[in-house]
Amino acid sequence: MSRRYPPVSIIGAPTDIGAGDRGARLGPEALRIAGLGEALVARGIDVVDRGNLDGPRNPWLAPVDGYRHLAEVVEWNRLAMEAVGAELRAGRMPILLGGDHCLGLGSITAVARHCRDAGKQLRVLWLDAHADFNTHEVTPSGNVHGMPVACLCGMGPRELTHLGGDAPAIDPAVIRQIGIRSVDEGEKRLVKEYGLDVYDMRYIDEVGMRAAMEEALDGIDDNTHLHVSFDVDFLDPSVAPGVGTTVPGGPNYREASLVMEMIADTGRMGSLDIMELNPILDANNATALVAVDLVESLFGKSTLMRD
Ligand code: HAR
Ligand code: MN
Ligand code: MN
Ligand code: MN
Repeated sequence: MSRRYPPVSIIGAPTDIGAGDRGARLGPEALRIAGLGEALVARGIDVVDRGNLDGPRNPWLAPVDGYRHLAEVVEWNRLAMEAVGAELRAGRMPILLGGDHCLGLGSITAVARHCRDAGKQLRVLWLDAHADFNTHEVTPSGNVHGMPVACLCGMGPRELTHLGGDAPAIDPAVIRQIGIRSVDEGEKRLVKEYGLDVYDMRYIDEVGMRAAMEEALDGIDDNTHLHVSFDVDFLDPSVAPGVGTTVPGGPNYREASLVMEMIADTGRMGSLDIMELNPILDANNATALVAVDLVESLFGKSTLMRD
């Protein structure tokens, strides 16, 4: 093995509190059954599974003031922030298993605080079909998994924007969004206004995944903490049907592998979210197995010629 990785802590966040379908609450167990921990151990990595966070149940209600389940979303994100923060303080790499993508807010809020304390440069790679940049005014659904990036950038209810203390948790300039192909009308305006760096599928088709990723990773140095927020719906539905919000036209298996391999080559990944896997919509845990395979690539699995 060519590179050593820091010790890893797996944290399960079994909730679909921010989603429009139920089932992502089963994601952590499906990823464990697909062999996530064992795959990392087989790569020589020190892995501890911290088990699951224990947050409020999903009451499955209609939106209130443009948010579904805001109080429960806040509580789950507080738990995620604390768990991720504790691992970072202990010098370990947290892998947060969703759960729906609203949890990226808690996870990245903790990572941003860690970077401030440690004097590190933060870079967030948001691998997703969606920009997740809605607000309660423009959301078509009220589902908070469509809002975490906006909240991180300071747009949203105070309980979420100020989860870690001060808002915004991050500067939009640290984000690179990759694989985007579904952005709502009002959301598009906000993405432009905030100047998010979006590598959408049109751009990836035009220049190729390698060039897109070289741009997205440009400027990373020895002092960079790279956070990868992997929404499994980033992948084309032919590869990953087991998610609530499939969008056709995503990266295929090889393109996704290349993304992960190029991230691994930086050697700078310090934290990871694996989000939106919905085993209820999957077949034979196939999507979980693909996700585990791609995580192995994130940790340096590559072709024979490059290992
Ligand atoms: N943009 C839509 C909404 O806000 C769908 C969001 C879906 N989000 C996720 N995570 N699955 O990216 O309702
Ligand atoms: Mn998402
Ligand atoms: Mn998505
Ligand atoms: Mn790495």
